[in-house]
Amino acid sequence: MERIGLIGLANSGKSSLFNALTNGSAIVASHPFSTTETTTGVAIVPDERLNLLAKLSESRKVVSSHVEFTDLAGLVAGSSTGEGLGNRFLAGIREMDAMCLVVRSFVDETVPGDNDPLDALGVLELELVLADLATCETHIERRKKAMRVDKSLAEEVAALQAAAEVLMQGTPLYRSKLQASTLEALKSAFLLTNKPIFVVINAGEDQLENSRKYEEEVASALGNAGPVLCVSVKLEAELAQLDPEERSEMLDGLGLGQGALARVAQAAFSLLGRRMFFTTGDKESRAWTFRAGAKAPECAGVIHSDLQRGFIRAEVIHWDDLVEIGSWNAAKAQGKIRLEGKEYEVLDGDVLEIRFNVSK
Ligand SMILES: Nc1nc2c(ncn2[C@@H]2O[C@H](COP(=O)(O)OP(=O)(O)OP(=O)(O)O)[C@@H](O)[C@H]2O)c(=O)[nH]1
Ligand SMILES: [Mg+2]
Repeated sequence: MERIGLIGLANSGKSSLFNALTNGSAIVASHPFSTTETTTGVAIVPDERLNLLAKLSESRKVVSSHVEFTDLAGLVAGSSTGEGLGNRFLAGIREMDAMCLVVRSFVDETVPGDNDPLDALGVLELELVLADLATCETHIERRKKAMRVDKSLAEEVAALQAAAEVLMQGTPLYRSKLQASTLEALKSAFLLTNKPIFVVINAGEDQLENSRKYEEEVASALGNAGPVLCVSVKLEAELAQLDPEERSEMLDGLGLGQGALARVAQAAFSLLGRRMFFTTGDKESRAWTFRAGAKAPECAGVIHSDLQRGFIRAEVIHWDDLVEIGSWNAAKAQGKIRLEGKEYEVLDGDVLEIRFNVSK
């Protein structure tokens, strides 16, 4: 199971965000380091395309995709050398597949901690970089010794040395100019900054009108290495408690669209390299998760292993064409449903119907 780790300074609102996303019950408290154990939960990934397909098919059930988040212990300056909860946070982050940095801008005197998102980003990046530098140095030592008998390690050592140089400048690997092949050769070192990243700025409700400005400042400090989303975690957490109808009314009233939690879940989903295809009918409309580049039989297998085993063909139409035409039957009559074979690479947003035969 791939997971996104919530990483941030103490009291930045990680556990609050986690609870709002996953309907979870991680400990939230105004004292620093209230989180000491990691908690993992599942967030649904709302998708407007799925809603439109469900409406078109008058589906009785709608099933969304999911993404897993893990709430981690907070960091402080010096965590990489053992301050605060020290190594505990490092071990936790190492197990994650991607990182969501949570930086605080909300102002609340009752909650200790700074509220400058750029400062927080600086501290977080420095701690991650220092931890990676220490890992690189250890690996370089070990690999150099091993290289005496195994020359094939030369490439890895070179990659580690290139990474160490970048880290020495204080630059996280996710915004280095290192080549993809070098980053790939670093995989076995499990470096923290060699993971995909995005940032959530936890803003006060009164700061939301300046969202764009906050996002641009942080994105530029991040070297545009990933998406940046400004969210009022407190407001979103309150909205998440409402029933769906009331919630969307409130969101509309506040001009927040689907809500920021949806955008956070969507960013996390796509950061993990996940894509969605859809199936739709009167019984249900459903979003299925696949990896970018997967072919039709593999995607059929996501629905059921029989569909992969007995795969014959996929009937395919992109979701927007289907919505524009208005029904599957009309699309078929117009010759807009394509028949695709085993080599077809499914696209994000494709609507599929699998033809299969398991008796063969
Ligand atoms: N005013 C305000 N308070 C918030 C917001 N988000 C979180 N808080 C409060 O900030 C405190 C810390 O929130 P947590 O979610 O526990 O923060 P955390 O990052 O998990 O903290 P640690 O686990 O200690 O690192 C709690 O008292 C929350 O109620 C917000 O958007 N606005
Ligand atoms: Mg916490």
